[in-house]
Amino acid sequence: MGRFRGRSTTVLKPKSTHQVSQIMKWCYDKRIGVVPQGGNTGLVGGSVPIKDEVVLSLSNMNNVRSFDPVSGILVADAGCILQSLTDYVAPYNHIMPIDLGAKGSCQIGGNVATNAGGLRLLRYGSLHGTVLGLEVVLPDGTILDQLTTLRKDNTGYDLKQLFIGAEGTLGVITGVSILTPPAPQASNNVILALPSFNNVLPLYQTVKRRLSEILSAFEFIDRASYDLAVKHGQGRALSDDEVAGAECFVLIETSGGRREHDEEKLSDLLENLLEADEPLVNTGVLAQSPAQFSSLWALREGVPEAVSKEGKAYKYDISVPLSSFKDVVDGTREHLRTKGLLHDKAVKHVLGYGHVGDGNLHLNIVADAYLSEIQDALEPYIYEVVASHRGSVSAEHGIGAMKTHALHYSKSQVSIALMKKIKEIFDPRGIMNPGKVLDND
Ligand code: S2G
Ligand code: ZN
Repeated sequence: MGRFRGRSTTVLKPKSTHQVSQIMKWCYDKRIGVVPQGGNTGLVGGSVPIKDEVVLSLSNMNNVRSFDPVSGILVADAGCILQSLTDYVAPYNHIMPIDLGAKGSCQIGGNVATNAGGLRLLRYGSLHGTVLGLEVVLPDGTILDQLTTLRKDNTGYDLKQLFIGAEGTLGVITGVSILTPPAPQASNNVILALPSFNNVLPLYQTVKRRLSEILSAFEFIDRASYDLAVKHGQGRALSDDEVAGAECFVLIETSGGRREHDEEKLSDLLENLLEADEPLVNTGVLAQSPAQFSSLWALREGVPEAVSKEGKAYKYDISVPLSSFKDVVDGTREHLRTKGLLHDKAVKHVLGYGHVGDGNLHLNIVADAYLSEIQDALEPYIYEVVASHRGSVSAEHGIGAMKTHALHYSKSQVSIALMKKIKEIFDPRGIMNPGKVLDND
């Protein structure tokens, strides 16, 4: 992002859990702040020092500890890169239950620490469900070994859940035990051009009904997102007449057991959609090859990269009712226009994309530079809009350093007080990723 900066003097790159334990014990004794860092692909400043904390990088802990091709249970060091694990389990006909644009550099430990959602949550659920066990080094150096490979273990409080999404503020995740699903025999995708955003919801209902168990992703990109992705060479653009009149697009992925069966379902869906009296879609392009499958995905997955190439991004990863996606984007654009900030020297684009099935909108404001007047126009405006929908100010990217002041828009004071008690129990000296998730007051 190039937005969050720290001033650390030291980066440590331990090779073992024992070394992490020794580091934490030393830092605990000396009351030295520590920022655990995986792939550093976070979007809310969660892995960047705020003052002069030591950076503890897990990059050198990148070994697969075990994989059972029968159960699909993978035990890996936290520093394993997500793409490397995807490549590791593929020959055993398994896939990772999580997939996100940063897979080439994000690490499984960081994915778990931020409870990353990504593109497969609709089908495989959240990491709170697929993570079976964790090995964590606590702030005082104690090693908490909960690295079970049991599918069922109903014995007392499920402590690992506290570390999933804690963003390194309760301890350092050093090992992950995760259930990897069998690879679908066949995956396919189609991109649909819609004349109106209002068609997204009825389309989602139709698609869920017609594709049911083979539906594995239902992603939304508005026209501004699509145009930016194409401008920056992300994926193969549709033809001019295919995009003519399209207000937004939906990318649908199917993952099933038999290619013919899935393709028949998809073709029937497309036929049904296009032959309706009042079609919900203008047109659709069904992937005809693995290359086109990747290229259609790139139109969606490549939006964040296109945004970064276009300018400085103010990213709001929010959960709001599906029906309000467009209003939130349009409302933010109008709000910036009334502030006189919608021009090339300030805000160039306001766009929305995201995971329809998860109710997760990625509202991105692309500016020429990070300016305080843009920041002041966006916050607390956006958080108040989210709160008015009883939504979440962070659907999947976490709180990090960026949103500590905004937690109360989505969590009650009772909840925040309990979180602070838990933080006090695990990190009484406040050395674990200080200034992240919970504010200090
Ligand atoms: C997505 C990726 C991160 C971003 O594309 O689903 O979560 O830049 C995002 O918004
Ligand atoms: Zn996302």
